[in-house]
Amino acid sequence: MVLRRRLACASLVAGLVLGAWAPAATQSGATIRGRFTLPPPRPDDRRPALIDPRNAARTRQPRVGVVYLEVAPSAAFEDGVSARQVMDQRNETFVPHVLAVRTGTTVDFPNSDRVYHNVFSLSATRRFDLGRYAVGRSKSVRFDRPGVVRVFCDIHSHMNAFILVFAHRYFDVTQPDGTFQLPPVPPGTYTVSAWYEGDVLATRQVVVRAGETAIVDLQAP
Ligand SMILES: [Cu+2]
Repeated sequence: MVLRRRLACASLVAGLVLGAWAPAATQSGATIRGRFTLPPPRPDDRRPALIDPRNAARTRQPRVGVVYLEVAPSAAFEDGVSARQVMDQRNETFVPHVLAVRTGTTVDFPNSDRVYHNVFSLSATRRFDLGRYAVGRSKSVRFDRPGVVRVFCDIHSHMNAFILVFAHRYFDVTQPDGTFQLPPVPPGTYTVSAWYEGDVLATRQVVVRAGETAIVDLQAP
């Protein structure tokens, strides 16, 4: 399991970084969409509302995955963006539980709760510690390197979340039913991967032609 996690992580980071090596984009876009069928909930599922009945009042989060291209079309490759996203803190829960962003994105962490929180990460992709801050306050972190960031609260051990940072824009957080749609791509062959709770669970090669839509079914083992 540990090895699989490492491989998955390496694969994800490679997928996030290798944007510059695919064929150049053309004008005629093609669409990649489909469904990522998630695995059944694990006994060690770390989303708090599911593992501890005392957490029933906490914000229940849908189970979602992230689907992305391992290698992005080069013409669309961009170094980063000036974007802002929000990871809220409500009912001792990070909302959303999974956030996917481009490099260069600043994420705000408002405290919309009734208690203090202390958001931090020990991830190599982006290490930070925002310290304790009160209700109604907000702090922010900018993410400049692609990779996976695990987010925790130093006060509430059940609080955790993921931020996936991509060097390209070809990713989508799935809907709760697993459906996804990637931004339009030039015709070509792409490797599509599906991530869930720290692991890459499915990868498929997809051929998509100009003006067409490729429907991709990704199935967790
Ligand atoms: Cu907290």
